[in-house]
Amino acid sequence: MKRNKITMIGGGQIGGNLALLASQKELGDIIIFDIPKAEGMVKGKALDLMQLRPHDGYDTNISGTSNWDDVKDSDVFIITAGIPRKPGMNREDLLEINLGIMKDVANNIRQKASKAFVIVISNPLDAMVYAFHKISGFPKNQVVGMAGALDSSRFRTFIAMETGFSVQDITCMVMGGHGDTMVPISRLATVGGVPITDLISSERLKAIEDRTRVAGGEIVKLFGNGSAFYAPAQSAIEMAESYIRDKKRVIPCASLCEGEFGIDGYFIGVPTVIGANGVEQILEFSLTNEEKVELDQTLEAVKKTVAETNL
Ligand code: A3D
Repeated sequence: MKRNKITMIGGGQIGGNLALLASQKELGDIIIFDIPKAEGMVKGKALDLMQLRPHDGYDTNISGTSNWDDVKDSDVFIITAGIPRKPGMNREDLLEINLGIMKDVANNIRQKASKAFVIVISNPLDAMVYAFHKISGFPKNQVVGMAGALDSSRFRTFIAMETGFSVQDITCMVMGGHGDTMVPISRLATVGGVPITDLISSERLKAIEDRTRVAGGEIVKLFGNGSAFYAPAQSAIEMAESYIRDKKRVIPCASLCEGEFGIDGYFIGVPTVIGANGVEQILEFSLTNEEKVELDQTLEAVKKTVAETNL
């Protein structure tokens, strides 16, 4: 059976970890692509990762390049190209620079691999995935943004830290834009099927929701230079794996809504089924009035950033 070809566009902090995790899961052969100035860096990372394989005994090939011809006919792209936040910056502060990069990336991917499944991670996420979709002209099932998977795993982590119960048994979902207006749906969160609203006081739950909304910023402040990369990488790998192995996992992702939840024409975090056809379905469910108000607020924030792309 032919191996999948998986290309990481951007070989920085997240890109390197994406390559590590994808190779450990044997999802396919991996290319780490970056700009010519960083070609030595990605070739070096690829070689280092190749030399890690004998310990585990897997045979995926990993290579680094800055030549677009090398990524031709890739099955999956995961895009982290761009700059990350520094302390004091909003994700929106990255728009101008990262939009220019996304235009270049989208045009090249369209020319080299028009059938690929594309996962966008670059920030500001909801606007970057919108931009990729507009510029590439790819069908909506081939394009998705990674944010909800990470925001939900942050929410799960904080619930586990609060309760002391296994993170494995905690399920929950964060919807909306990837910013401070995101909407943790605490009403549906459970620990082993038991509603967390029965386990955690409403004051503590509110504090956990608030921490989740700014969890990325908390790490940016601690790092002093750059943003989170381990958990973002794992979150995107989960999405790529569901596509490659047709798992049909239900993951909160920035998917193009066309009427779902009353949203039309925007990529925003919603429960999404990912399988062999890419984004196969958005699972709609009834929201409470309060959740609807919060989703409207986050949609307004997404619309504002998308408007700034002028696309
Ligand atoms: P970093 O380590 O700086 O890596 C970015 C890489 O992109 C660098 O190696 C650059 O050389 C490369 N690059 C720049 N321009 C291009 C180009 N035109 N083509 C190919 N590669 C290019 O950053 P990082 O990996 O920490 O973060 C990458 C992006 O992900 C940033 O925009 C972050 O804000 C974003 N991010 C998103 C999330 C989400 O949950 C959505 C989480 C964390 C980070």
